[in-house]
Amino acid sequence: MPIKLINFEIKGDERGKLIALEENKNIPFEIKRVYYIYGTESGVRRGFHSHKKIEQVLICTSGSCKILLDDGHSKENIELNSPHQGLIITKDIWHEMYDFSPNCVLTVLANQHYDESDYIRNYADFLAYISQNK
Ligand code: T46
Repeated sequence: MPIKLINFEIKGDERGKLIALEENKNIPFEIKRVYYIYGTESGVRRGFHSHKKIEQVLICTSGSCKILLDDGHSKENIELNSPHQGLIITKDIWHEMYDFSPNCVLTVLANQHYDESDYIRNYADFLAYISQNK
């Protein structure tokens, strides 16, 4: 499974650094929602779901964490540890987030509003769904 990363252009000068995120420019969709995850302890794992329609870009704007990506055929793990890198998670990818550093802020941009019916939160249901929707 190819890991889809975006390297954001850094606008840096002697005052520090700035990154701008723009829909349909360096973010490959219309941004309908932004949320961020912080204060997760290092031993905690989150996620454990896939999405039917929602596509997202995950950015570790502070600290680091790891992401497991699973398309039902293969699994990949990636560490996010840079505010200038974004990880695209498309629909139909089971994902889990783990190994959060104490200062981790995981910022997520999504192309849809929050909708619990878009989630598949059971792994067996995920495998059945992707095999039915090939
Ligand atoms: C994802 C990963 C990367 C809302 O009310 N609105 C929201 O926009 C979101 C994202 C969540 N919630 C509620 C739903 C739950 O009651 O916040 C609570 C925690 O959400 P959840 O258990 O789904 O959190 P994670 O960290 O397991 O997953 C989140 C996103 O939900 C998910 O879409 O891809 O981060």
